[in-house]
Amino acid sequence: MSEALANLLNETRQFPPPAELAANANVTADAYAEAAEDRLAFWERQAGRLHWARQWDQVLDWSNAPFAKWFVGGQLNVAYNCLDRHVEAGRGDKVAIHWEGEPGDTRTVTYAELHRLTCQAANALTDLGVTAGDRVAIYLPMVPEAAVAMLACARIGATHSVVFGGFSADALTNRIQDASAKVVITADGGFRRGKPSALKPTVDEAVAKCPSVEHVLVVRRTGEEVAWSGKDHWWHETVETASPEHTAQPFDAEHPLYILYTSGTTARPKGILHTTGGYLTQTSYTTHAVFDLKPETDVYWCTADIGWVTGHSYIVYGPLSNGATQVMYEGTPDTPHKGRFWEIVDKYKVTLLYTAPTLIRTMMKWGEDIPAGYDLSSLRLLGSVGEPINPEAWIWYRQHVGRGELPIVDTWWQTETGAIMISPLPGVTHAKPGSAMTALPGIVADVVDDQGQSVPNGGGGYLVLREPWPSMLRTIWGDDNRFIETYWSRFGAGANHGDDWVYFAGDGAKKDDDGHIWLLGRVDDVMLVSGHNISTTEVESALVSHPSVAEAAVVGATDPTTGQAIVAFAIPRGSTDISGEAGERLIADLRNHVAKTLGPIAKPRQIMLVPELPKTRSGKIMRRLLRDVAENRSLGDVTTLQDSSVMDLISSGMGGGKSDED
Ligand code: 6R9
Repeated sequence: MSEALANLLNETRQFPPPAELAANANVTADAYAEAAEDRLAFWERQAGRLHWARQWDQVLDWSNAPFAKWFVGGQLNVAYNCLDRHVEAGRGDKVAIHWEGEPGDTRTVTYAELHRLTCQAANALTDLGVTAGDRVAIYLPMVPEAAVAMLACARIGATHSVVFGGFSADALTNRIQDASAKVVITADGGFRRGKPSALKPTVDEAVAKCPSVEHVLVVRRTGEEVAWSGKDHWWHETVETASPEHTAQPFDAEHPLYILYTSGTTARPKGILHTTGGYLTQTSYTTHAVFDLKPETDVYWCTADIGWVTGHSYIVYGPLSNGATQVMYEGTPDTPHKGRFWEIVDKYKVTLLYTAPTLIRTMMKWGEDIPAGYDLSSLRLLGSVGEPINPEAWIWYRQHVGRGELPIVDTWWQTETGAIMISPLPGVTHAKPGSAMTALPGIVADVVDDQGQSVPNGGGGYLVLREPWPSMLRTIWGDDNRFIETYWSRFGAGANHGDDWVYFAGDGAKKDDDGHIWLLGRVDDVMLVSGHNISTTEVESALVSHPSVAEAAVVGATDPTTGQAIVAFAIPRGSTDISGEAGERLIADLRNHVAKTLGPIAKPRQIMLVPELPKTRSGKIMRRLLRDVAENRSLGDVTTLQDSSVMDLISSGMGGGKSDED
């Protein structure tokens, strides 16, 4: 039987936690042992970090697998846990959000203020006829009102569906229709790349096709002229004039909290459904454990958009349930200059920074002089999410952002998992650059072969989760069969292999010789070269380990000899000379470099040097588009320079405006 996925990259560097962090860490190595001894008791203790109006009767009901119920019979209010209990404990004056608008305007929102706004929004939504179980679509820029809108829904038991502000009217329409949303919360627009970017016209176009929508609440952000209809209400005239008195009612632990759409590989987006008790337990615990968050002293900043699951779990629910002080930034990292992120870290004395590999690699491209121009000494921990982080990007992050000494937590999880699943613990783990290391306490992950058998150390295959976890998706909205088919039918009970249900995440992974987990990209992207399954991630990491490359994407293109051949797109680092012969020499050098690092089987047939790569707004490379480019015969074997035909193809797919891709 052939290997499920080759293990080519051998990375041996390893970094222990800083002594001081280890000595004061929120979570120590004992957590692994405690969870291994009694997993459900472990999660029960983590649930105890929250305020419950009614204690649960049972931790987990898995009798109707794969439909889970966590904390059965328990009742809580998510917004109460994120706001009221901090205010009641005398922490109302603590800053919840340091908000920084792209044009440089700022707002400081305390817990008391966030609580008041949320109560007002809860009252306003109730006045508009929203009741528990109704769906509310949220289409907003990165403004504090986005968090308020989500928390107000949670407070009254309405289910929010946040649609990323970069999505098109069609994408918004489909999502509103799929969930039959009754209200849409939006804004006139937001600021992006130095200018107002309108949202309201997109909503108008969508709402015209969505009879379920009765009301539209509009936050005024840019002040630009907007069209107005009978369904529209200004936020400042509705929410900000509503009563600030609102008593949060408890809801069942399995009451729906939100739907978030993820497109995955198939065209029709899947509405991932999350509920309250288990979700808040795990997002809250992981914020505490993985970021070592100390609410009294830390300033936390997650650079994600609120329309991505990372914004849900690690801007809103995780940090606020822990009473964190955080930064929220409206705009792009290069507006008005390429040092904007580091300026913000310096300005607010950020201690914990959580960002995406795409951002790190962009910073590598721009050069280390930029972060070097700012005082980043407040930082004490760095995080990464969204894609595999290449070892060289990891090292760059640690070196040029983390003063060569900060721990990095590479956190693997998905919209579907709701919260972090595989990650180092910053006070415990001796992290390896590029590895997400081990499943968190209470999580059971494995790498299996085609038959669902656990692979030995050193082997590659499919990443699976063997036990249910509190923040797991409960179903796909309105489509239980698709839920079973998509996630539970490849291995285990759902595939008629034994009694245990096994969740397959869609990612390839390997275990190294120490049993640590390395994510290798989506299995749909795996390349089959002369009978070997080669992961995109390993070839990309090999390219990025060359001193002239900041970022790379590889795809498999049909090849008459090898079945598929590796075609690579590489972004050179800032000062690299790629003109004429220098470019050709670099390409030859890169092909040899990959062959030397991973073996001749992984040598790319073709490498194109490009200034940019097509990405989703959460930073994931759109390989599907690059495959089209790679297979486009009219390109011939052009491999040099920033060939304009390549870039034309790439940019025609990138589009300038709103897209349907997530
Ligand atoms: C949180 C989030 C999920 C997919 C996931 C995987 C990739 C996320 C990763 C990672 C390697 C990491 N992914 N984190 N791959 N290392 N640390 O990104 O959710 O947008 O649903 O994407 O992202 O492929 O399956 P989502």
